[in-house]
Formats: sequence, structure tokens, C-alpha cells
Amino acid sequence: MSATAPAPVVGVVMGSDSDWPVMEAAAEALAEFGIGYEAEVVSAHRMAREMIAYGEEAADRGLKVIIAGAGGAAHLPGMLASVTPLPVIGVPVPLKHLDGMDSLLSIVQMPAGVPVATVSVAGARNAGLLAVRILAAHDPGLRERMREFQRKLGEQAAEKGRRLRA
Ligand code: RP5
Repeated sequence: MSATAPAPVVGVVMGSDSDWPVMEAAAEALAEFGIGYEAEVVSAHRMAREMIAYGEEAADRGLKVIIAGAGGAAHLPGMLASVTPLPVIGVPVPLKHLDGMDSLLSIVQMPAGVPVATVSVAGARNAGLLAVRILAAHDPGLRERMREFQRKLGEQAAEKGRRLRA
């Protein structure tokens, strides 16, 4: 009997496959909590129609959160947020020039009414963890696992401090 993967409830999308080395940290965080996700390339500029369809259909397909990463003129998270009622988390992907500042500013300055929860440049792990917290708001078991994760994080930080003083 083969184990079936959990149905995707988070969409991890990006403007290009070249964004994956950054974005895979979001997928890893989701996997750590056993959250089902799908990973797709839906470029806002090169695949505009597919991108709009993805955003419009995401909620009806069962997704609960979208994590969208893009670099440069990074319009993907904002455009998805404009066509889906789901929470969208934006990940600025740093490219060769401008250190990701272009990506960050393209994603973070959304007009009122169309929110994108923007994480730090290349902050895909936090994007994954934020998606887990959003899902945990209505899932006591998942909330408990997040509490345990936070407790371990604190222990690890304290242990590093102890080693520094030893
Ligand atoms: C953006 O253009 C993508 O999100 C990517 O960060 C950037 C460069 O894409 P490639 O030219 O590497 O495909 O839309």
C-alpha cells in the first residue's frame, strides 16, 4: 500500500523555475508540518492568462493560502491577490542586480484593499511558516505542533547562547 500525499491546501507559485532555489524553503517548511502543497510556475508576464485563471480557481480547488514568489518586476503576488479571496504571502526573490530591493518594493507597496503579506527578501521559509500559522488558526492540532516548533526554536537559541559562554 503506498502512502498518499495530503491534498494540496497551499499553492506555492513562482514567476519562473529559476525562483525555485529560493522558493523550495517554503515547500520544505510546509512538508515539515505535513501540509499538502502544490508547486507551480505561473508567470504574471509570460503566462498572464494562466496566472489569472490560477488565482480565480484556487479557492474552489481547495487551496487555503497562496505563497507567491517572484523577482525583478515582481507583479505575481499582487496580481494573484487581486483575483483571489485567499490570503497571499509574497516572497521577494533576489536577482543578479539590485539585491532584491526591486522585488521587495514591487511586492510590498500594494494599494489599499488588495493585501499581500510580504516576507523578507528570500524569506521563503517564513512564508511557509506563516502559511502554517494561518491554517493553524482553525486547526487546534496544527496549532499545538506550531507551539512545539516554537518551543524547540527557543531551546535551540538558548543552547547556542550557552555554547557561546562555555
Ligand atoms: C520573474 O523574472 C521571475 O519571478 C524571476 O524571478 C525573474 C527572472 O526569470 P527568468 O528569466 O530566470 O525565467 O518574473
